[in-house]
Amino acid sequence: MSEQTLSNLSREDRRFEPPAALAAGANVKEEAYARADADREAFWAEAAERLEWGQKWDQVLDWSNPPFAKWFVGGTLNASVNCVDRHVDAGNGDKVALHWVGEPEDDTRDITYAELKDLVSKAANALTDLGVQKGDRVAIYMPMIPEVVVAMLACARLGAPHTVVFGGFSADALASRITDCEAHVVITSDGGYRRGAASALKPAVDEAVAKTGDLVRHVLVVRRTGQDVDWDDARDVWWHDAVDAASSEHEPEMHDSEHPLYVMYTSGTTGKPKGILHTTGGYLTGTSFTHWEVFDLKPETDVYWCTADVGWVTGHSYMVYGPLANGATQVMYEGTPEKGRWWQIVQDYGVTIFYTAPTAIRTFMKQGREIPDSYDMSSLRLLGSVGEPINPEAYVWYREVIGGDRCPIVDTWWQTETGQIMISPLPGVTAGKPGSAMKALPGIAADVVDDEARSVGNGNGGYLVLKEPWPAMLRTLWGDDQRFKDTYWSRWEGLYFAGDGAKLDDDGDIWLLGRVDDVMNVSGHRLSTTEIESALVSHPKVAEAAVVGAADDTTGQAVCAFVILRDSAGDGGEDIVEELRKHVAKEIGAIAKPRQIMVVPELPKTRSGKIMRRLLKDVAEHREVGDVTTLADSTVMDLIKDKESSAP
Ligand code: 6R9
Repeated sequence: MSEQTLSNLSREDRRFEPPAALAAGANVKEEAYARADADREAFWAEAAERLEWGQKWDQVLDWSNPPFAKWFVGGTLNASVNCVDRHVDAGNGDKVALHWVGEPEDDTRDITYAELKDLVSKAANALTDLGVQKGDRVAIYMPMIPEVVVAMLACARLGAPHTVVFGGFSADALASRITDCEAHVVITSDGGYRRGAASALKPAVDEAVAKTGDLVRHVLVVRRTGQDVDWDDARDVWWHDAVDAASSEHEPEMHDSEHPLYVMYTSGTTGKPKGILHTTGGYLTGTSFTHWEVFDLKPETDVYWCTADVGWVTGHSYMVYGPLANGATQVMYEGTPEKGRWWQIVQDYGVTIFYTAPTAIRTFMKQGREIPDSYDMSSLRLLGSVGEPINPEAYVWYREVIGGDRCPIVDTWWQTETGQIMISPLPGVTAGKPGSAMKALPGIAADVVDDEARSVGNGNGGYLVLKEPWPAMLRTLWGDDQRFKDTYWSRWEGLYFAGDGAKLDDDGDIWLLGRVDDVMNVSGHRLSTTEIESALVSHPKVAEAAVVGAADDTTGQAVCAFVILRDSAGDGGEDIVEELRKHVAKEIGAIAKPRQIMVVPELPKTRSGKIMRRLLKDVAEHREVGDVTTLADSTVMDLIKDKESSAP
């Protein structure tokens, strides 16, 4: 672990006690830790009781074949019934589920639980008419519009696992995901609004579908922007034709607790994305319980807003499944963070709980506090952070400027793989330390260990591991049990290795220090170096490429690439850097665009041919270059540094 990071993290030593009123009325109190320690399974069984089950389980946890867990074995339930029908049946049909705010001003829609139930039922009937059956996979590639939530819940209702692909990803990325999970139906829209303009989505779907042979039978298209689209009569179906015409009566089937709910692709250390599989009973228990616990949700009075895009796991667990299973009223916003728009929404809807990422906070910090200061945000009572370590400076700014110095901050550590929040303060219990995610939640067993899997003890750094199974844990990688074992469970016997470095401070509180593998975290989005390197190398002028994540004030990490051009490319021409940045955006998506590309004559490699990215990271972060003794040719770094100092 870098010592520099550690000392930066601990410079701020203020502690923030929970507000007295919140502590007194908190959903989860201190005693929960001991209760969960005494009987972990009983603790999670009680959390599962908060859901509506068709049939109760016979066994809480089956861990007889690790690392393949089964939770609530023998139980049956339907995720969409839990997220929708249940609240209508309880007399809350008129309650607003979604305050949807479109990007164009005044384009808003409030959807009650009763309306959501009708929409989900109609969509489930429409999907059935398109041939979707229990167990079939459905790909979803959509902007942040209510129909994406409806589509996900309709799939869940049918027991057809969805795979939501972030709308910012390229046609290639979409095609590889459709292929990997063999989806026969894709749900999309003509386009969406981004930064004030309509931007098309359907052409990327057409391109992706063309690449997947005859796999995709139907594309269901929501009309959002009204822009022109190419149309294939045999394949394409308008949402407003199919869904509007369908019946709003749909008899849901109760699915097995371990029935697959969704597959979410995330970057791994090799080029091929991993399809993280989540199932139904444990996932819904883990997400709904932690949403209620960590955000201290009071469903009758709170207005909750998670700013994550639905294409990431945070959108799945803490915008769709967790909050809706809890019957929350929430805001859903189509756009990206623009100057005052978010704070206007907080003011207009009286948002009480706000959950966002450090990268957004740092962007707002750069723009100055005058902007948020001009809105009334006194409705806020709790703030959350997710996606990457929140640096103390951003934490304190978030607390003071957005939270009016009265709202506790929950810094929540978790992953696509964990499904649910794992490490976080409890807002009514924990005195928060800026920059620390604090403790494993009740019922979760985390530790920081050294290379030999020994607990490092207070005051030391090492690797973050999880020691006991938890309800929303991934069950496997789609179609690849071996890779599941190799990736997460092979480093140490019986321990889940998260890929993050962490430190225990003198009080035993946990500080996350970023990824220890080659996965980058850019604005809270995970990107693998290998994936971007392959994209660069696929350009005809590029011979070799190495990519590192370099510290960045705004995005946490930024993509820095080092490329060697092919001889035939000469010097590549003066626009080569821009050409390559665009190429990466086209291959993977704009989020992967390198901040910096350096054309270099050589790359530092070990004798066995492995690129030593840590040395490149030193260059990208303008540090003294570290130990070069294992390089095949130690003069290479001098060549690269010369390039760096002559760069404009
Ligand atoms: C939910 C999500 C997971 C990786 C994870 C870690 C980083 C997430 C964090 C955090 C420090 C936090 N991460 N939350 N690091 N503090 N509160 O982000 O899932 O996209 O799979 O990323 O993000 O490195 O391993 P995912």
